Amino acid sequence: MPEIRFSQSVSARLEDGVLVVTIDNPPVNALSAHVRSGLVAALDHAASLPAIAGVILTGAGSTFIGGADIKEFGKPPVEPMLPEVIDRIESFDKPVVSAVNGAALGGGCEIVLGCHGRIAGEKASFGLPEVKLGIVPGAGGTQRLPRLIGQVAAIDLIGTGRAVKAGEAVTLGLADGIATHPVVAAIALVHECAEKPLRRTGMIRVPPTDPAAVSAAEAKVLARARGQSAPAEAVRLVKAAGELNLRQGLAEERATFLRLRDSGESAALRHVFFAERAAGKVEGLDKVSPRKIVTVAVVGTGLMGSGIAVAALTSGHRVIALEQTQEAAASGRARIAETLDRTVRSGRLTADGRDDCLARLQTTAQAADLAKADLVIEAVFDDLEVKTDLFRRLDGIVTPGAILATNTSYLDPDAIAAATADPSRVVGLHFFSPANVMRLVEVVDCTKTSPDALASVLAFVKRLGKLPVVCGVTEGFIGNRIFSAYRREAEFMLEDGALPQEIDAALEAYGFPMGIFAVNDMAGLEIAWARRKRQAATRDPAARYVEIADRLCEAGRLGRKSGRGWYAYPHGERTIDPEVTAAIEAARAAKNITPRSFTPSEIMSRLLKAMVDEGTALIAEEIAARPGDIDLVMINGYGFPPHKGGPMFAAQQSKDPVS
Ligand code: 3H9
Repeated sequence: MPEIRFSQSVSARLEDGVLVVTIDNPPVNALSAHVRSGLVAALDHAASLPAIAGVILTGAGSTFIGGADIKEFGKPPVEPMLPEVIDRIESFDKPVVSAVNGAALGGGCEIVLGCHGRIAGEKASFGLPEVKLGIVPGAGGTQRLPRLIGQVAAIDLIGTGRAVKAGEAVTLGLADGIATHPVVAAIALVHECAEKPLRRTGMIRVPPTDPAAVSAAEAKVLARARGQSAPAEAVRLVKAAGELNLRQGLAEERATFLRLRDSGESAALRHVFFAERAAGKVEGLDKVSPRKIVTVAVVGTGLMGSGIAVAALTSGHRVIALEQTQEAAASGRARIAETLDRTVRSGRLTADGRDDCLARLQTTAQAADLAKADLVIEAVFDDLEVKTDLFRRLDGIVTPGAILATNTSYLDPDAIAAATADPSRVVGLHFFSPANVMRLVEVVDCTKTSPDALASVLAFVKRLGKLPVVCGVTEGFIGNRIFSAYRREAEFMLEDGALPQEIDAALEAYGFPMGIFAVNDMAGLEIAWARRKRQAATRDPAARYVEIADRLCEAGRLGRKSGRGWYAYPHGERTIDPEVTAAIEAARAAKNITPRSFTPSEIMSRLLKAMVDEGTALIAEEIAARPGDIDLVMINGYGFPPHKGGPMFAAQQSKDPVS
C-alpha cells in the first residue's frame, strides 16, 4: 500500500480500510507544528473518503508521542494548536483509535485521551508529567483523564506526574487492552467501534467520588509539592472537572496552562530538564564505545559502600563486595540485605527482585576475588594512604581492561591514580549518601583518565538510573566547593549579626528542605573540622576566618549524633540553644564586631552570590563544563529548590535572584 504524506513528520498507509497514521518526529515524536498540521491533514483525508472506516494513530520508533515540543515554548504560536487537534479527533465522525507503541506523555497522552479507543503495546506507558515542568496539562488532560479513570486516580497521576505502564493503564481504564501488535489490535477495534456509537471521552460524566478520598489524594500531592504551584493547580483543575462542563473546564485549564507556562517556575524547571539531558555529555565522547560493565566490585561495605552495592544490584549488575575480614564481609552482606528489604518495604522493589539481587551478590574477604570485576569502586576510609595502598594492590589483581574508581569526597584522585601502573583507567565516582537513593554522581575526569574509561563510567552511572555530572579535579569537586563557599559566607553573616536559625529560616523560606546549619548538624561537624585543622598551616593569615565552628567542636558539639551542634536536640527535636548564641556573641566581641540585623532577602542574596561566584570560578577553571551542571549538582546533592532552577540559573534570570 503506498504511503500518503501529510507533513514532514506525519504519513499514513491504508490497511484493511483503516488509515494508519504514523508520527515520525525524532527523537521523541514531540508535537511540533508540522506534527499537529499533519494530523489535521490526515483527519481531513480520512473524512473525505467514504471508503476509509477509521483512523489509527501510532508513533515511529520506541516512543508514541513524548508530549508538546518544549522547545516551542516561548515562541510565537503556530496553528493548529493542540487543543483544536484533540477536539477534532474527539468529535470525528469515524472511529479514531490510538495504537500506543511506547511512551505517551503530556500532549501525547492527551491525544490518547481524545481518541475513541486506546490499545497499549507491551512497552506502552502513559503519563501527564507537566507538573515536573512547572505547568499543568494544557490540552484537556485534567478534564478528560478524570472522566476515564475517576478523580482520585487522576489527582495521583496528574499531581505527581508519574507514568503508568500498560498493565496499570488497563486496570485504571486508561487503556482498553494490551496487544503485542497494537496496530493490528487497533484496526480490529476500529471495525468494532464502527458498529456502535463512538465513546467520546469528553461526553462521559466524571464518576461520583467519595469527597474524603479526593481530599486524601489531594493532601498526598500537596505534601510532595515542596513550594511548587503547579501540583496544587493541577489538583484544582481535576476537582473542577466534577463541577464544570467540558467547555468550561477546558477553558479554565487552558488559562491556567498559559499562565504557568510563562511563569519563572516553569522556565526554571524547563532549564533543569534540558540541563539533565546535557549533563554527562562530553565533547567527542559520543564516538567512543563504552566498555561493557557487568560485574562491579565495591571495596568497603559501610554506609556508602553498601548503598553503592544496592544501586548496582537493583540495576541488574553482579556485585562483589570486599571487606577486610570474613566477619566484616558477613555484616556487609547483612547491611546490603537490610537496605534491599527497606527498598521492598518502600514499594520500589519486589520480593522476587530482592532475591534476584541477593543471588547476584558475592561478599568476600579475599581481594583475589576482584579479578572478575569490570569496574572496582572503592568506598573505604577517606585517607590518602589507605586509598593509594588499595589501588596499588588492585593493579596486581584486576584485568587490564578493568576500570578503577574512587569515591573520595575530598582527596586528590590524581594522587590516587598516580599510585597505579595505569592511571588512564582511574576515575572518581563521587556518590552522595544514601547512595542507593540519591540520584547525583559527580564523575571525576582525572588528568590522565582515558576517554573510553570516562565514557564507560558515564554509561554505567546512567544505567544505575542516576544523574552523572562530569567534573575536573579540584578539592571537594563541584558540590563541596560550592557548599564550602556558601557555608563560609553563612559563617561571615553569623559573625556580622545573623543567627543560625535566621539563616536557616531564610534558606527554608527560599525552598531548601533544610537550612545549612541544620544540614551540618545532621552530617556531623567533625569532617569539616578535621579539614580545617589540616588546612590551618597553609591558610592565608590575612583571609577572614570564623572560629565559631571550631569553638563548638572543641566543646564536643559535633552535631546531631552528639546531641548538640549548631542547635540542641533534647528529645531529638531541633531547638535553639542559648549556649550557641553566647558562643557567637563571644566571637563577635573578640573581633570587636558590632552586630547588625539581616533581612531574609539579604541573607539569601549573600548566600546565592557566594554560590554563583564559586560556580563562575569552577567554570573559568574548566572544572565544570556548563552552568547547568552546577545547577544540577546543587539541586540534586544539596537541596537547592528545583523550581528556582539552581543558583546559576536564578542569578541569570533576575538581578534580584531571591524573588
Ligand atoms: C506538554 O505536553 C504540554 C501539554 O499538556 C499541552 C500542550 C498544549 N520536547 O530524555 P531523552 C528531547 S509538556 C522537545 O534523553 P529518553 C530531549 O531534550 C511536555 N524535546 O530520551 C533530548 O534532546 P537531545 C510533556 C524533547 O529516551 C531528546 O529528546 N512531556 C521533549 O531517555 C531525548 O530525550 C514531557 O514532559 C519534548 N517534549 O526519554 C516528556 N522530550 O538529544 C519529556 C524530550 O538534544 N520527555 N526531548 O539532548 C521525557 O520524559 C523523555 O524525553 C522521554 C524519552 C521519556 C520522552
